[in-house]
Amino acid sequence: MSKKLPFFKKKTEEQLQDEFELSSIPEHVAIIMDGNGRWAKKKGLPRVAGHKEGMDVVRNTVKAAVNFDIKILTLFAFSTENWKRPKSEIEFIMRLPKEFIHKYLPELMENNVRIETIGDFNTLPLHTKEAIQYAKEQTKNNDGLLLNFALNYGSRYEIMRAIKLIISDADHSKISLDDLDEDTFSEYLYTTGLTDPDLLIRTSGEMRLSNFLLWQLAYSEFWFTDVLWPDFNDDIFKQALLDYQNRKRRYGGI
Ligand code: V07
Repeated sequence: MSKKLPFFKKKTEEQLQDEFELSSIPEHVAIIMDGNGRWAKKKGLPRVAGHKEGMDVVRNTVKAAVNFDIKILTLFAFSTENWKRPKSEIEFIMRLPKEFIHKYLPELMENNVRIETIGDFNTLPLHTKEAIQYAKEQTKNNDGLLLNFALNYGSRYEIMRAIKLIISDADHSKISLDDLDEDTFSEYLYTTGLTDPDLLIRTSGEMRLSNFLLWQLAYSEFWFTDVLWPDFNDDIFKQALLDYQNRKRRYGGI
């Protein structure tokens, strides 16, 4: 925790803004990567061009997260609601994991990044699953950044699924309801073993959670920007981290 400074040494907002403390980097950052379709429309391009650009921004963001020494980066890549989109758009999006892995797996390995996913993996197209399974296998021993993709993910479904698993375990005497507490409940979620996000970032000006990590975000800081995901970059990421640190400092100092 930061020590309280004497009042005459109190730093101005501006000074605080300029300083980047490597000591209080959020351990787990979650991002809702919104605005890809809108970015494309603005440029007179098809929606899928925005998704493709968004994929390359994922790569840049991962590099930045590695440099910032963030431990876990959870990215909302595809929600359970996204199946309502046109079939052609879904087919395009479902080819992105393979393309990403083909293009970037070597540098992910160099950067010691481990790939994981949360969400209902089984109902994804086979070619998508195979590509991701390969990347998980290749990166499983990396102990740097955990790059965690939320794919076919919905938080209410996740919570309901946890309840069903708990009831099933109770029926098989693997858990006693007397032992069920918040920590135990968390173990039944997709995010088993992960710390809760310290910071949630959502791009594109929407201020909603959209069924993302409802349980896990209970105590997280939220940071919103109007910037569309394909325009997200290191500077904006850094601003989010600075704002996070300044918020922590403000209420840490009381
Ligand atoms: C997707 C690009 C980012 C903007 C948001 C929607 C589109 C990277 C992946 C990915 C997933 C798993 C994996 C490696 C890469 C991805 C989907 C969509 C479905 F192991 N970007 N990206 N997956 N978009």
